[in-house]
Amino acid sequence: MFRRILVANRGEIAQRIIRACRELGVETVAVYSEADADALYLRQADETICIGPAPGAQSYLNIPAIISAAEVADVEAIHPGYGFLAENAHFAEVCQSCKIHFIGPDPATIQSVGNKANAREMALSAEVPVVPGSDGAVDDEREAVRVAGKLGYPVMVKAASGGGGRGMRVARNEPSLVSGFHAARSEAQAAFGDATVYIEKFVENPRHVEMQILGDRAGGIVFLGERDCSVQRRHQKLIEETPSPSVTPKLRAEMGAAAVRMARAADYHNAGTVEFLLDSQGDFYFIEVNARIQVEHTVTEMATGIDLIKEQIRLAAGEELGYSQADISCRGHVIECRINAEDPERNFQPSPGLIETFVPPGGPGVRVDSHCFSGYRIPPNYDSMIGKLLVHRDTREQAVATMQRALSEFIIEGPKTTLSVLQAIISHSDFLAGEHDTGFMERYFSQ
Ligand code: MV4
Repeated sequence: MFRRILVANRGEIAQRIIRACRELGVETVAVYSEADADALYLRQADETICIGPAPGAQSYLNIPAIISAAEVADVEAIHPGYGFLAENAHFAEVCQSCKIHFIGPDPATIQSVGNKANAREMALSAEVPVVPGSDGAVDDEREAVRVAGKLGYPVMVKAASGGGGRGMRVARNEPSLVSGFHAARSEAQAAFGDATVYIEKFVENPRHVEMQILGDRAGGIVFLGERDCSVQRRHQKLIEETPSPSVTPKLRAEMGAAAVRMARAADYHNAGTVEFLLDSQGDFYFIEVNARIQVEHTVTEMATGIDLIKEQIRLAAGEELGYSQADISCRGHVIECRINAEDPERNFQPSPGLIETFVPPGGPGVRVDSHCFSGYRIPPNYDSMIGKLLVHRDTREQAVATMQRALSEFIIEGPKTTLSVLQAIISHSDFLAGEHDTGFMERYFSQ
């Protein structure tokens, strides 16, 4: 096991990683930007190093500054958390060349699944169902029209280097395909420095169901159940849960086996997520692999009792899983709400600033992962997540009741928050019936 690691992140995930390390007896070095000098995670780490000014590009994305900090602090490994450098294959490679373990998959794996057109081809060869689409990249307008004609409209043009919904266009006919093709390419070029796009048949109002996997270097791969992340707004997840209300035991076994085949094809070591779309007929299609720990990993932790951050660290240190699929069980029902400092009355615009009062809920079945406290000032430079509220109960109905109670207990004074929207969502009849899909927010909450 590592003696000492550097946490290359901030906020709740930095705190989460430091907590795991403390229990493992691993020393931690926290890095911070000038905007985070008063952050809570700095008090929980063994050592702290300032890596630059507030903007992410000059601090949490600053590879030379982070590597220098790691060398000075003499760490054996770096945990990137999520966001920032978590899926940067170049960073993982720099770590390797500096003899520092990157706590995540190998650079080659990050690279190969990071290209979505390539990941699609890998899925095909691993007999993982994909949405009908182009064979790899589509290089020109004529080719796009030909492919779409063959698939039938509607289709979706997607950036190969995309993610988070950028560089995507839906086309319902040929003229909109032609303009969407060029729009997606220029957006992708601007956002990712790569104009490569591919085309898929458009799945109307799918559910978003993702499978958590863990892989070791000895060929052991397990899946830890699914998370339903269908409650999203502009590609930002608001609520995640397990089990998915629309996944039967048979479907779970099929999707889990497909996720494991995909992980094996990608030579995946460490924690990862295989994302699927689930259509109204119960057919599922691979869309992408997330080569990182995700915000919502906590949902799976509560249902399985497995500490995913500890597993990531163990696996990166070369340990084997030590258990197999039959040893994993998911108990009860878990729901997570992401609470953001955003103003629902003003189109969810960020609402940073001083938190005057912060009183999180507690009691049976409740977990809060947050870096916030009364008197904390949310800097305007980063994402607006205040924290995650999770509940774990025997049934979905009980989990909803506990979530309603916990949301109503939560006191956050100062910034505007999404607490009221979350309360409205979990009390909506479609959500209560488990009938919501990825179109839910737009249908009911776009005023
Ligand atoms: C799709 C799709 C429909 N058909 N692909 C959005 C982000 C990226 N991860 C993939 N996304 C989608 N891909 C096909 N062929 C619909 C979406 C999509 C979506 C997916 C998951 C959760 C929320 C979504 C919201 C809008 C669109």
